[in-house]
Amino acid sequence: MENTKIFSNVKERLDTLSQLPKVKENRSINELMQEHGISRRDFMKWAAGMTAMLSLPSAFTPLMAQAAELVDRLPVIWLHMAECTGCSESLLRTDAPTIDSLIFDYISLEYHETVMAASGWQAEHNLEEAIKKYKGRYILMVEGGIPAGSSEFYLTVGPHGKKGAEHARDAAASAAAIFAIGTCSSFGGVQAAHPNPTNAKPLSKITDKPVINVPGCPPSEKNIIGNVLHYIFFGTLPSLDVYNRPKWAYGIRIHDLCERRGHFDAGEFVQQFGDEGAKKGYCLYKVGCKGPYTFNNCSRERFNQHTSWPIQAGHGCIGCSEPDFWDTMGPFEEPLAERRYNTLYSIGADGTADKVGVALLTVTAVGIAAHAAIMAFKKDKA
Ligand code: FSX
Ligand code: SF4
Ligand code: F3S
Repeated sequence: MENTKIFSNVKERLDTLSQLPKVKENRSINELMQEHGISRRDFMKWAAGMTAMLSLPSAFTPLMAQAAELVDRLPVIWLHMAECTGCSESLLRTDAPTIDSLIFDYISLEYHETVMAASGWQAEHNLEEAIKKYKGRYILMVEGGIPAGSSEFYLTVGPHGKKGAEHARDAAASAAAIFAIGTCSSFGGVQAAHPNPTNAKPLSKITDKPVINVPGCPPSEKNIIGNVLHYIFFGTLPSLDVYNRPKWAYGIRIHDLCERRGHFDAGEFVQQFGDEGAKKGYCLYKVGCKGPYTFNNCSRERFNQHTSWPIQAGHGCIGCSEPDFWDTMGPFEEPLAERRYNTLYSIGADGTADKVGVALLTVTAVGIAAHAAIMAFKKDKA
């Protein structure tokens, strides 16, 4: 579809949404931003960044700002399963609130165990009421792996002793859209790591409804909010990869936009943490970076308002947004050299990326071989 047609469709959708009553009477997002010292200019800059991140032309920026102003029209239910709450923390734990975290505050969060005041009977009642009241309208976000089958009892929650899997199934049944937030909910994650004592499963194995996976341990605040805005914009599933990850966020490899990539291509590697190469910002492949096998936008978007990300901080990517990363990407501080061909051919990431990966990993081998030859030559000279 051409852009003008998409533009008018989105505009129409946003105008319809703006006619809906606010789920809660709250202040406008503009007031909230002002209170936190965020100017309209900053907000529009943020909207432009979000528009680019969703791979839309810059003409959509005013619509993105409008979409952010409308997040209070959609009720959100957020469930916690077996996890560390890092996904929620990724959004909420900042010393100065970011625009993403303010938008999350502004969302009509009907149920979220970390931030709500209610507990016990009251909390369970609120959840049931929200599911009834907003049937077919709410967005369900689930964080954490889910003990399944005869092991469901490992996650027994609340005063009625309801199992996590039952909560997830019931909430999924009446949701308008379902997001698995984090690698645990998307793929099982740490909970499902061998020997998976609680038989933890991803959300997609608990419900038959379509689930959009937003992996990362944790995912960035941008990827969480970006998915909400995408849904407000289009009201449909985004284009997904073979693991049901939105392509706008997970369609690129960490390695392809990494700031250390020049060093990789030049065969300049950190040999061990703290060495001269580490001080010079060389490539972390030899100390275990899994960026060549990992699809996520961290190297482009970074975390905490673009401040930093794992590789900038000096540690390799551990592949946290890939299925079974805990079992397949370890040891985290050693390269996967002997497994790289298996990884490419047997897991079945999308075809084009595989071909690109094959070519680039050949370069890896060449890069390392060239580097080894140079080192050997230097030794001979010494
Ligand atoms: Fe933790 Fe979320 Fe990792 Fe899992 O993030 S950051 S263990 S993806 O479910 O809380
Ligand atoms: Fe960056 Fe890792 Fe690739 Fe090196 S191997 S260029 S550190 S992603
Ligand atoms: Fe995870 Fe790698 Fe990004 S470890 S946070 S996918 S850099």
